[in-house]
Amino acid sequence: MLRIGKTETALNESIQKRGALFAVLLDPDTSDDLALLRAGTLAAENGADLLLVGGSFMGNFKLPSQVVALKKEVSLPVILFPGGASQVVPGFDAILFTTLVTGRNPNYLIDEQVRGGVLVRSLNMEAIPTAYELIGSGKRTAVEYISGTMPVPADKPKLSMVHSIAAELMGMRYVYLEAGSGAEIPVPVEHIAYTRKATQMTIITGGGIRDPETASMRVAAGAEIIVTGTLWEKVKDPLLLKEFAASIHVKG
Ligand code: 1GP
Repeated sequence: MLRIGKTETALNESIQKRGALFAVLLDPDTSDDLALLRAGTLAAENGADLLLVGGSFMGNFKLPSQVVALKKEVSLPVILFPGGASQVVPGFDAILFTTLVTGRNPNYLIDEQVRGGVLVRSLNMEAIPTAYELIGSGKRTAVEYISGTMPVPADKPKLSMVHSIAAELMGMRYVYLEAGSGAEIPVPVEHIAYTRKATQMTIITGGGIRDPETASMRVAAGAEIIVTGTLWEKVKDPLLLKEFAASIHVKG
């Protein structure tokens, strides 16, 4: 049995205290040495509760040192959210150890996990066992294309629920309901509500969330961690970050 580690405990305690958490996703695939530091610091100073780092591709060999630099500046958990085993590198507080449970592609059900798991253990990195569920969101997303899996249809929330039940029974503690980066339509609230009713897993959701109201509706449906990424690539607005945080922190 995988014990609950320090970072997961801290996240769970913050959720109890604030109702839900605001996560900002940072793209690791950058040639600008200071990009991660700048984006992470801006988010941390304006209400984010945790930073996720990940994407479909990563060709940045300097990421470990950039993460060390970021961790010196911010006190938030910095968590790896990898697109595959090759992205497992040192420096993070923990990894979302994901399984793409809505897919039927063995690469993302077991193969990447076997390759990545050895690295996680050898780095002595904390892992948060996480079910990853891809939900249909209008146009095709990079995750759908890269993983070669079909998303759950947006109008079939019971289908994501049955995957969540299976994931909980398999021992996963977090579930990430994903519309895909830059999605046209975020994960519909019904998907969140069904998983909330059927399981006790911590629900993360993201993909296509561009305004605080969309975020707070998902918190009301039962999500505990709201992820935004693409929005901040263009918008560097401290006020908007604060508005997001306020709409997500329902317990103040
Ligand atoms: C992608 O859910 C995240 O994994 C964030 O999506 O980039 O659309 O905010 P966006």
